[in-house]
Amino acid sequence: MENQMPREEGIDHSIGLLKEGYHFILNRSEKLRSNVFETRILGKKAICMLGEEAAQIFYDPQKFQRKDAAPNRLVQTLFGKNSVQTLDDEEHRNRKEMLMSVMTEEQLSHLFELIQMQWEQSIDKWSKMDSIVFYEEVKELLCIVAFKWIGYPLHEDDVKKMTKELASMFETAAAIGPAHWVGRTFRNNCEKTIHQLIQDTRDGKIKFPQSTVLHQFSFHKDSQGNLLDVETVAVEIINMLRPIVAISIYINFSLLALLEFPEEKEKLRSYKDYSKMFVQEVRRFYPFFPFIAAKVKTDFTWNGYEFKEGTLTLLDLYGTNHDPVKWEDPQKFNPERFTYWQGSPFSFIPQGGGDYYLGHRCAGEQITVDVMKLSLDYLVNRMEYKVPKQDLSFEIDDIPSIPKSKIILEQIIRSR
Ligand code: HEM
Ligand code: MYR
Repeated sequence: MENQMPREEGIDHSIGLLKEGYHFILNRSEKLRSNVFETRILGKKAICMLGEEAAQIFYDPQKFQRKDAAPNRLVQTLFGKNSVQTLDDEEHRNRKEMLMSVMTEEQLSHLFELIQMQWEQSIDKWSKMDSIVFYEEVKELLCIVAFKWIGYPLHEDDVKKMTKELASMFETAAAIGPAHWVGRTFRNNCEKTIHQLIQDTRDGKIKFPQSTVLHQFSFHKDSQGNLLDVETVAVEIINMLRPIVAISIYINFSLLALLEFPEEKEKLRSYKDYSKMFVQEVRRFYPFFPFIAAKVKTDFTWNGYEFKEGTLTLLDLYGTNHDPVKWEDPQKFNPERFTYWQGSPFSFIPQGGGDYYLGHRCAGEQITVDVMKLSLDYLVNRMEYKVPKQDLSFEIDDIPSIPKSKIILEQIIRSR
């Protein structure tokens, strides 16, 4: 028996989606009393879903595909053309294997050491300054580390430029108007720089150790045994660099949580395992990646509702992490909720759900958690700072949402 899916009336809600941001799906889902509903986006019928059960079907590759799903504005800024995010089946499997092959314990501990070194250098630098804008500084810190990690340390003079280019990709993905076009230009410039690097690697003009990400990706072969084209390798190298810089958003929110909930600092100092729970709660509670897009692969029925082939479908990540069915008091910041959390690949999905290898779940989730934990240790135990009066508020309708002042810190010193 098929039922009519709850529907939002109106000609088109694309602008509403960008303007209402993180609450767009959650608000309508509450109003229509349904975790799945129909609306109109980009001039066409679209389905929005949230919650654990919805996430589970969204990640079923028989039901949904990524090809032709992501809006062009996202491909031109955040993803890049022909990126892993837009692939399905065998092509996805081969590409994802390449990406996951650099997520080894060795590579992760190398990255960890680089982050630690950079935090030490940054604290030295900051302690000589009157004040810093924390978000801007952390983006640079992460950009320096990201390039070192792929095997190509940046020249000092290029740090600001590369940070700007990489950050603009996630800062402007959902922007409307000129800001979005600036983002496109920055992506094009960045791709050109990385193309050259890969071409020089392949031509043997620059030699990178075999273990480096640059070497691994430059010489990776697709399932037909061919090297990927240079443009695609550049897109995937950027798929490592850009999101490492994007961890700055979460590190900034970690600091905000310490300021908004000062009692947390003591718990972090007293309990050994608390930082893992704190980091999980930062990723659950604060907004970052709002929703992901796929298209219905073939007609199917779920919970009595018809899903028609080709229909654009959005899975609400933020809404799933705030679903009152799974999360008690979801609007409360409470790391202790993770004490007895059993784990689920589909209910806690700030970086996507399902399986890392078989599906599209974020390739860098482990990196994100590790880098956040180390950075939190610096913020809680290894440095002291003053926080002048400023506007720390953030808007739930901005994508991405960043505290207004970007967090100004003064009188930074190393903890004794
Ligand atoms: C995919 C979020 C950090 C690499 C994704 C997805 C989300 C996400 C929501 C899409 C999942 C899907 O389509 O089903 C985040 C957030 C991060 C972050 C919020 C915090 C900064 C990272 C890091 C890396 C990374 C540090 C790598 C160093 C990737 C890649 C994909 C991906 C390559 C595509 C996977 C695929 O399509 O199979 N991420 N991510 N991300 N992420 Fe992340
Ligand atoms: C990354 O760089 O991959 C990590 C996080 C990026 C978050 C980007 C937030 C804006 C994305 C808009 C999504 C619209 C989906 C249809």
